[in-house]
Amino acid sequence: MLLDEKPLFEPSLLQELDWSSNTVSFSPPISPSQPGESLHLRPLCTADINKGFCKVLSQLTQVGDVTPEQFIKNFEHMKKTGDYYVVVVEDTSLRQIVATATLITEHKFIHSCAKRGRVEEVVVSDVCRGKQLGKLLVSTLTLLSKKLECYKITLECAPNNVAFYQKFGYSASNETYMQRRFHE
Ligand code: 16G
Repeated sequence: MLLDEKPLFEPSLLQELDWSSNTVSFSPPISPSQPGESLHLRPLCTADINKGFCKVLSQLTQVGDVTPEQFIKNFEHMKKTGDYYVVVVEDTSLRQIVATATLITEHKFIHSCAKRGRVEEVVVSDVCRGKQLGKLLVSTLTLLSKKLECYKITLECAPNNVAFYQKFGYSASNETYMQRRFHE
């Protein structure tokens, strides 16, 4: 099975963000290029399956048994479409993923064929809380969606996370989020 460090998307996209236009402040100051000591913020790669990527995701919801074959198949699909920006924070001293978040861009016909951004699967490992990584990831993906010319960016979150997302300029919509579940 070929697992490697090829990034899901162009890593320079993360370094070229206009960090000064952030709506949140960081203390101590961190940024996508300097996320903290022994930490590296970068696009997902297939080798991350062996660095605890799924274990971090499982702190958000059920992940199930993901085989390397399934992981690679999904990764290749995501890479091919070019609409998936899965970012991870690696603790380089432990060689472990400690946080992740995803931006997906959805192509529309409305708004002159605009794109809508969606923030998904924002998770910081419980061993790495207090390092502003959630804030760093959401700021990064919000700025990235703007750079990619999304006309809006949305997310679903638990009621107790509303105040957190408001810091980045998100507000509760007057539309109701609905779902029909086919399985848990
Ligand atoms: C949260 C996540 C969403 C994720 C869902 C999983 C954020 C901002 N939202 O709503 O991305 O897909 O949880 O829950 O991270 P589920 O397993 O019940 O669908």
